[in-house]
Amino acid sequence: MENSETYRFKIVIVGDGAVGKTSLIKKFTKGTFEKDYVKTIGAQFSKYNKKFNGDLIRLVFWDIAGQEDFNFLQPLFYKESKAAIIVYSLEENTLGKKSFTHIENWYEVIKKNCGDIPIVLFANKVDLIDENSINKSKIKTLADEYKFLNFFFTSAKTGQGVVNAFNAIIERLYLQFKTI
Ligand code: G3D
Ligand code: MG
Repeated sequence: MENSETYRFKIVIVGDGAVGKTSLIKKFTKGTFEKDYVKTIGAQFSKYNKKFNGDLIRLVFWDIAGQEDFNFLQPLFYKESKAAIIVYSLEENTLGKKSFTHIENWYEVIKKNCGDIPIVLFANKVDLIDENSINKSKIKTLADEYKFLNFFFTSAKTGQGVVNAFNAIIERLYLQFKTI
């Protein structure tokens, strides 16, 4: 197309180990991403192209593979990120509880390294719980407090909410950077 433009967005996906970060990327890209692993910083990045309004969006998702213990390499991981996704797990166990508590920590790290980039929150593994038992106001309060763009209930297993959640942040970036 004649007037088509290309946009490049780096998006970091953070959250405690085992909350489903890698599975979510796989689900969204239907496994068609090109994966590369940066051993030194314990991160992988997945490249994925998406057409939108005739324009091409080249996405790179950076995903922490190891645990959070990589403080001195943080700047490299976060460098030039245009948006961030914080993932936690809704499951009713220690991982679920801790990963919710740690949202604040992840927020602080993003803020420190990236400043005011848009952040969305994914409450993942929604397939594992009864949706009526979710305390939505607790999540909304937190999302308001940190000025998250939005929050979504997702399941990398069933696919519920996944495309919507990713598209929300991608469309936000597209509108922000689209040349007028
Ligand atoms: P991480 O990248 O955040 O560390 P992974 O997490 O994507 O590796 O997922 C950790 C485990 O949780 C995996 O299980 C994965 O299949 C499971 N998982 C991820 N998302 C969901 C989800 O939405 N629902 C359910 N039920 N499980 C999910 P295994 O057993 O492979 O380690
Ligand atoms: Mg992973």
